[in-house]
Amino acid sequence: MKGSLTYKIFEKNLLLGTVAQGNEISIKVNQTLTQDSTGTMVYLQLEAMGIRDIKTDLSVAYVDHNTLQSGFENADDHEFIKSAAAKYGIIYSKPGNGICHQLHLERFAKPGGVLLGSDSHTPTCGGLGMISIGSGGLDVAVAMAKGYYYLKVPKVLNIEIVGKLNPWVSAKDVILFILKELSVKGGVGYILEYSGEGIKELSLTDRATITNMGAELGATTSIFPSDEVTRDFLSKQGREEDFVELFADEEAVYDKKIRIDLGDIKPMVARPHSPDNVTLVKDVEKLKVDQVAIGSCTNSSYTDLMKVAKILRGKRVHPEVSLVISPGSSNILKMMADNGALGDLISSGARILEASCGPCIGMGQTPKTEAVSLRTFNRNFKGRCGSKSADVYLVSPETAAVSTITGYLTEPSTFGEMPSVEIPDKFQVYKNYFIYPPRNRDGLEVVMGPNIKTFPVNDDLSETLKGKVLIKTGDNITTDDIMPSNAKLLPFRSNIPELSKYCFGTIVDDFQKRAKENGGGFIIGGENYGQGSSREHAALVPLYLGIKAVVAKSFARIHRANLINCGIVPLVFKNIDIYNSFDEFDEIEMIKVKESLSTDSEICLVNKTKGITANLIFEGSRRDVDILKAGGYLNYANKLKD
Ligand code: MIC
Ligand code: SF4
Repeated sequence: MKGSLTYKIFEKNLLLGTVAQGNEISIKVNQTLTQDSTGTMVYLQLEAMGIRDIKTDLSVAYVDHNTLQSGFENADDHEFIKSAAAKYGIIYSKPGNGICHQLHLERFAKPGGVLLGSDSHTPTCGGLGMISIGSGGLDVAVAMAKGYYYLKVPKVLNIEIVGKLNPWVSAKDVILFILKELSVKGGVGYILEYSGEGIKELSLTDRATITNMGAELGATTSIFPSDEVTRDFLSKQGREEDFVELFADEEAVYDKKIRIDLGDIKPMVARPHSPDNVTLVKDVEKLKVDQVAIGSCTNSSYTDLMKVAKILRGKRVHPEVSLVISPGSSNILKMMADNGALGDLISSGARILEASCGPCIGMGQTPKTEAVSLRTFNRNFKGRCGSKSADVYLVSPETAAVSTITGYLTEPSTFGEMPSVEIPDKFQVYKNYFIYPPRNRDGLEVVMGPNIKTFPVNDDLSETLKGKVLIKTGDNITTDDIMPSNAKLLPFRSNIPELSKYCFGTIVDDFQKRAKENGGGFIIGGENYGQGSSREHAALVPLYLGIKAVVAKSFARIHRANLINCGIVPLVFKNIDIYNSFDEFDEIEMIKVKESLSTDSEICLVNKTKGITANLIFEGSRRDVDILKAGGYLNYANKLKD
């Protein structure tokens, strides 16, 4: 809203439209980031656009997800991304350098700019005053090729922070507290803008923890002002010249406001299997713990890991506990190696992993059958850790470290005095894991291994869509349900036919068969369908399997955009109660689809099996309709002049 920090940054980067809630605008994208599990698709799509140079100021291709390399597939994907980065003028970050969001925060994010990333936790850089939005890979490919991103201006929710944190309470507890208040749907349609005296209490990486998990609230993004804390962080990272001061106007107006007193927050825990299933640590105390995993883009900063090292110094990891630590960046690991903290962790009995996503995306460290795993991560969806029988609890680094010693979930304040962490005046900055594109890029070609297959592209939208309901899901279905990810499946992110065997694998084990036998069909979903990751594979695989439309009670933002980008029509029930009348394998038909979309009319769905009709609404812009009619964003974008 007027005078908000969000509106100011949108206005500064505006290319088309008027910044007002609900309007579609086009903004200049200054920076993009990709990671490897979504990146292979991005660079295949960029190839299909036939460009020579990217239009952003800076784009970075990180390799942080698929680093296990248990077969040739991951390494081939890395090589492909590296070659595409060189060809198009993109910085390449080698595996081992760290997690994209932590690295981008340290090295590249700039207050006041716009970052688009093919990962749902891109809002991490909002902690530094940059509008940072997670999107499907095709949107990032188009941003690199054309320099812009279209979005409907979200509502802005102001979260005023007051008060001071209690000892042993940290940023993770703050965001878990907010998740408890607002739920995984609470941020849908909003940008969360933080302000208030209390933000001075929060370090830059604390802020990044909070904006990171705005993704779990379903928010478009989250942002903090750029203030002295920001300047200090940038200066310690050796890039004070990137600092600009940015605040909302005193008289800024917001769509909604809430106020949080940091003093009201106690150590929190999210119980299985949702990040908003939050309660106080003391309510679940004494739960026996089998595994503790510390790291991920939420809690792997220097400060977080130093806190853990200080707590573990001279102590022993409980014999029944396996402690794994994955640092956020190679620089953090190097600094901890130099100052002795790494030695403290190792002598306590910790398993040190490379700087990458690791266990957060199920890339190894799957816990034992029916294990309790405490993680400092952001998602605890069923099966995401690699085992459907494990119970994953999300906690702060402090709670995780103290529980590692006791062997059960422990309120950290029982440990005694909270250790303080001194931040060095200058962070060490090593750049050897970055490969900068060569000056002369003439004649460079991409390198494609045998696992890299072409991706499906839709045909023009048909006027009539008919077929069977292949699956009917409940509420809050995640992209991890639609297209599961783990160490076995991640190597196939550039092989849609192979992935299609596992579609909806956490719910049914025969979805591919259902789709093949019926020549494709429809999906019926509940509320917040497609929450979680930005992976467009959750749309590309259904496209490959012949899904024509998804009808749900409501959609998560990125997944809805990914469906449109793939030419699959996302529609919501006008009357959500009629959802109850649908069953799997009902025969349905939609007529005059294009005509209704073009005239903003409701679409009539006939359920032939039940002899009923349902009115459906398309909640998109004129441009979205044109993309659907063209059979997806790639077809549409290729027809456009710059
Ligand atoms: C995740 O945390 O779920 C991921 C893996 O980082 C995804 C991206 C992906 O599915 O590759 C995300 O959050 O967007
Ligand atoms: Fe990686 Fe986990 Fe962060 Fe996703 S949430 S980017 S898998 S660390």
